[in-house]
Amino acid sequence: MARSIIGYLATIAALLDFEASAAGTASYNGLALTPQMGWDNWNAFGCDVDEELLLSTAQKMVDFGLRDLGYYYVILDDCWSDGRTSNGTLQANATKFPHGIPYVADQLHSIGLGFGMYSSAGKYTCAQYAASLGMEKQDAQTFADWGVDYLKYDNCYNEGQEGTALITYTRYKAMSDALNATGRPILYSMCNWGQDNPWNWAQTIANSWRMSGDVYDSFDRPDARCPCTTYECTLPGFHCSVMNILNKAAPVLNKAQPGAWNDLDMLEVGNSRMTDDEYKTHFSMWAIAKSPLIMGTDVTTMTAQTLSIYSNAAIIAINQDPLGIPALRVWQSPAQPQNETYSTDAYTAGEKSFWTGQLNGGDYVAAFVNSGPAPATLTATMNDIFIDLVTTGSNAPVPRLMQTWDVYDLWANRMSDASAQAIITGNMTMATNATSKSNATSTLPVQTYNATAMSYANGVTANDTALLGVKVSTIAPMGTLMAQVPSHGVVVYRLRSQGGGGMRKRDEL
Ligand SMILES: *[C@@H]1O[C@H](CO)[C@@H](O)[C@H](O)[C@H]1NC(C)=O
Ligand SMILES: *[C@@H]1O[C@H](CO)[C@@H](O)[C@H](O)[C@H]1NC(C)=O
Ligand SMILES: *[C@@H]1O[C@H](CO)[C@@H](O)[C@H](O)[C@H]1NC(C)=O
Ligand SMILES: *[C@@H]1O[C@H](CO)[C@@H](O)[C@H](O)[C@H]1NC(C)=O
Ligand SMILES: *[C@@H]1O[C@H](CO)[C@@H](O)[C@H](O)[C@H]1NC(C)=O
Ligand SMILES: *[C@@H]1O[C@H](CO)[C@@H](O)[C@H](O)[C@H]1NC(C)=O
Ligand SMILES: *[C@@H]1O[C@H](CO)[C@@H](O)[C@H](O)[C@H]1NC(C)=O
Ligand SMILES: *[C@@H]1O[C@H](CO)[C@@H](O)[C@H](O)[C@H]1NC(C)=O
Ligand SMILES: CC(=O)N[C@H]1CO[C@H](CO)[C@@H](O)[C@@H]1O
Repeated sequence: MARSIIGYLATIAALLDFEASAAGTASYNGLALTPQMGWDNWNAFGCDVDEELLLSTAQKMVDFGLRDLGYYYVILDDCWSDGRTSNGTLQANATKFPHGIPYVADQLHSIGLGFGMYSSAGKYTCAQYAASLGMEKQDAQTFADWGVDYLKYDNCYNEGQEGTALITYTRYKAMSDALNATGRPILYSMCNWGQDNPWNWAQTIANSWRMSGDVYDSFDRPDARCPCTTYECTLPGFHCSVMNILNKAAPVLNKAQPGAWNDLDMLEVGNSRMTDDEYKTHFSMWAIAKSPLIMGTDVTTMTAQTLSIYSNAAIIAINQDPLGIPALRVWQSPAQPQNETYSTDAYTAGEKSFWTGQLNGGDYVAAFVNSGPAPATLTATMNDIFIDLVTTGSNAPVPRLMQTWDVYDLWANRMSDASAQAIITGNMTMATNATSKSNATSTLPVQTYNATAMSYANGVTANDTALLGVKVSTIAPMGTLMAQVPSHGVVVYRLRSQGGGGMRKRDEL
């Protein structure tokens, strides 16, 4: 009796979406209710930073409409420092930052952007500048005084303070507490490379945690310096490919919640070592995994193709969905049958996978990934799409399987190269919304979105086509979803029930 009641309650909970559980998981500091977005200099520039780079990038982010798509934080990574003054205060390199750091913060704030800073939970930063282990209170106060809105906090030179969750937690909590004590809201981005499993304990002290070694600009190349292929990893390393990180992330994605995200590392889109399809896969999967979306390329020299990937508002709307539920990998299989002449290493043989996740208002995201060497036709059943509803342990019927679902292709409205190029050369500004998509004096269509004017959540509710993409098919009750997926490519759909989806979910009971 008790068992059947529990089963029944589980079914009700599943049918009622996840609004209730999401509402009970507030951000520990009120920040990052959706994954943070922005730009960080590291992937494209490494140590080559200065005031001019940050401010010219920021201006282009505004001009290209990227700020109004939600890319808010401009993050200064390692190598800004010149050590400490005689009283112990961190000081910036005066050649690189002739007007000082507070000036940079002020300039960014004046054009509607936030300012991110960098330090390490160690004796030194990774480039061997003074870092904050043991100096947390003083450094947090310095950052707050400088007008910092975001701290990326690295893991180099940690003096062996690692190896158990509690040791690492304590080391990172010291900065969390210090930031809180300043009274300034500062988004706290832990960069400890997944060591000691931060997805198990960081939700109450940080807004995001890196879950792997550093990404590099490769889709699937194995590299000895990134030796692990699973999330259990004592040597996170660097030079981790997109597919390596995605596969490590899959089992821990469900640990995220509003205010606390798995960080799959900064985006490499635009850095030229991947194909357009590979960059689309990278961007899409980071988005639906609810990773922070931090651009990692030179914005000032961005190509049209790069801009049109970073500007895909339909994909960003999935990332910024208010429910904050990461997509789940439902299945994964080798791209082709394994045989003796072909490697069994998934990263070289390639793989096919299907991902799904619930969205606000009863919609779902569904994505097919094909990292194999040839195009593939992939299919998913209703049972795949609603896997969590059909595995609740109850025999109750699942109404969603019996509904008809509209299928919207989220890449179909990608901005044309001509429009993106017009934005880059300054001949056209982004449209305020999709219904006003052509410049009054131009015939070039612009498909993008202004999230400053209207939130992604409200835009989806209003059926803005920049966010919905293009309806390409329907799935009949108990039907299947099918997609032609290019090699190293992705297809991402938003599914919406013709029966009103989540809007009428109570009727389903
Ligand atoms: C400060 O920046 C200048 C110019 O990039 C560089 O030559 C110098 O080595 C930097 N100082 C430190 C301490 O890094
Ligand atoms: C330390 O020195 C810097 C400049 O050298 C100054 O701005 C700061 O107020 C000093 N801090 C303390 C705590 O004296
Ligand atoms: C400090 O922490 C408290 C308790 O978690 C939280 O309510 C508050 O918003 C935090 N303040 C800042 C500035 O982070
Ligand atoms: C084994 O894999 C190779 C590489 O994909 C392929 O060319 C070959 O046809 C496969 N052999 C069999 C028997 O499937
Ligand atoms: C775009 O702007 C540039 C510089 O402002 C100008 O040279 C060019 O002719 C313009 N192109 C079009 C198509 O208007
Ligand atoms: C979107 O475009 C339509 C049609 O041009 C316009 O009426 C509406 O005010 C615009 N919405 C916003 C938020 O600018
Ligand atoms: C987006 O909307 C805001 C507020 O309405 C406006 O200030 C801004 O100029 C718009 N951005 C673009 C690129 O049109
Ligand atoms: C949005 O589209 C759905 C059908 O997919 C419809 O039920 C709803 O009324 C539409 N909302 C608006 C504001 O047009
Ligand atoms: C290319 C083009 O027609 N650009 C125009 C877009 O609209 C603005 C504002 O009306 C004009 O100033 C541009 O010339």
